[in-house]
Amino acid sequence: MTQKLTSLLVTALTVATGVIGHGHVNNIVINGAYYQGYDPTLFPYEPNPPIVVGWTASDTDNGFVAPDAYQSPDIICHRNATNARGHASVMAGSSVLIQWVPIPWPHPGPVLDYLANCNGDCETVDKTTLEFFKIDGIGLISGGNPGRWASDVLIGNNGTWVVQIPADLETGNYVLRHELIALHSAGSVDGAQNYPQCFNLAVTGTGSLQPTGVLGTKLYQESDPGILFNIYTSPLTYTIPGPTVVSGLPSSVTQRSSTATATSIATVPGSVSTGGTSSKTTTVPRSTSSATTRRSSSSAITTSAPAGPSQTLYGQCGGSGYSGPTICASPAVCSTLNPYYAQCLTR
Ligand SMILES: *[C@@H]1O[C@H](CO)[C@@H](O)[C@H](O)[C@H]1NC(C)=O
Ligand SMILES: *[C@@H]1O[C@H](CO)[C@@H](O)[C@H](O)[C@H]1NC(C)=O
Ligand SMILES: [Cu+2]
Repeated sequence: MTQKLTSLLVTALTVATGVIGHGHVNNIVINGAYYQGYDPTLFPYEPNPPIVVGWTASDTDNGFVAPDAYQSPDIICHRNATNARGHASVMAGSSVLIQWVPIPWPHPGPVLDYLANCNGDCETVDKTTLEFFKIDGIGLISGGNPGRWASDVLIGNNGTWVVQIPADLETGNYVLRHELIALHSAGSVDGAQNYPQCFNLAVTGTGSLQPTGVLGTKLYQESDPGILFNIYTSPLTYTIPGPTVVSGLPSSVTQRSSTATATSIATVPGSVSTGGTSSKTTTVPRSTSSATTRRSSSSAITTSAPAGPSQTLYGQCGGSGYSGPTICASPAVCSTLNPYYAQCLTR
């Protein structure tokens, strides 16, 4: 009886948790141009959904991929994913701003980004052949139980994560695999939640970097230390799951809120030839009108900080986006722990 009640309660809680939270990438911004992502909660129900740069997936519940599916193709670009039908162009070295909904993002955990060369059009590539190399991965920033995570930086920037395309990357078509891993339940086996999101990018540059990668189904194992991990203890030491970041790339990228100044439409490959180029910007159906100017909607990062000229012991005194006091009250001194966080500590 008690057992039954407990399991009923657990079921009810699980269902409730399944409804609360979760999400997807709403849009990306490149050079001020706003590109709509794939909306898994709307597009499956539209007779003629827009052509977008985000891959199609069947997470109509805004849900996740669990560790027991790490060796299935669902981990590559989310559940039942199929190729985005268009792409965005980006110069090597520039940034892609990725904006999640809901705002605020509800879960703590790392943020990871990978690229894979399509060796042809990403609109038709077989996802099970894509070999992903990691271009960034940020996990625990400070503290514990649960601590401050990369996802908190994203939350502080209005749901935005900034990815930098490697400056030396060889020209080509790439799938950007951006991923949040939610760790709030990761202390139990298969409790982590992966939210992989894929985008097609045509990267132009003069570089020659061709990193080797791994298949999506080889990125993680359910028992990886950064996957089966209890965040509700302190102190914490976190190992970011997956392969290491390609050597030579910056260890972190300055994060900021998404700002768009124009709306762009996904480019469809090979539609009409225009004097030697193989692709052309094509007008494709959008839910509203095309190419409208969108007002830039956000400003600099705001981080709340205590007032006053000097920071107290253990308070924050620096880091990307931080605007509070940078001097520590004596005898503490400001110690930089990582690019996002500096803290007043005594030696
Ligand atoms: C994937 O699609 C199949 C049918 O095409 C469906 O039965 C299944 O539920 C889908 N899987 C997920 C995880 O949504
Ligand atoms: C946050 O992003 C949303 C959605 O793009 C936007 O409507 C809102 O104005 C932004 N808020 C801030 C403070 O930038
Ligand atoms: Cu959730």
